[in-house]
Amino acid sequence: MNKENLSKVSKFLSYVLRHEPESIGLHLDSEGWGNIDLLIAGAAKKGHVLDREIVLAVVRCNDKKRFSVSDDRQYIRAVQGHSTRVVNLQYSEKKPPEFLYHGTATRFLESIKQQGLTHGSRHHVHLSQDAATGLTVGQRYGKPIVLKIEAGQMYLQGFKFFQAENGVWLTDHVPTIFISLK
Ligand code: HQG
Repeated sequence: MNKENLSKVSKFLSYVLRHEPESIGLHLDSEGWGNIDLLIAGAAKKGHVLDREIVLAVVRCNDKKRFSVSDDRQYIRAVQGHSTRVVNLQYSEKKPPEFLYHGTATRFLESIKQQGLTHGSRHHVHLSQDAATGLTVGQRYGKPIVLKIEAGQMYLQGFKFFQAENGVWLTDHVPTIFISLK
């Protein structure tokens, strides 16, 4: 399967496993796991032709390691980015580095200055360890800009941080005082 097709399947899996499992009648447990065979059967009913090999190739080759497969290879989940209320993934808390980064689009800046970073429909605000990642994330929504977050200070003041399996940092809310332009 070529890169373009892998990316298409990755987008479809992100949609189902993070946001709308019910769109293909798939049950996810609270940790986000869905049965791979049932996912393939549900997808087929909606005209998405997948098989185990394709699904596992997407998991393996995914640039951001967005998905993981259970040890028995029966289940798949997205490791972060959820909005579905069905899932309540229990990440373990972790001390963050002094600074983390968040890429956004310039058109959101005014609102971010007022409210800080909010998680919107997702379960967390997403932060990255390096500024370069932030830039590509921001590009999805317009002219990108990278914000520098004083994660170390936040942690000292009792804010909780989590890290997903793929290295993405998560927190509930970043108040304006901890945000500066990179
Ligand atoms: C912005 C990608 C106005 C926020 C990435 C972002 C990530 C505000 C947008 C993951 C705001 C939400 C998540 C406020 C935040 N006012 N706008 N107060 N607070 N925003 O897609 O973080 O490739 O839900 O800056 O790498 O962009 O999909 O979140 O621009 O890890 O695997 O509201 O998605 O990963 O957008 O991206 P999103 P995000 P994947």
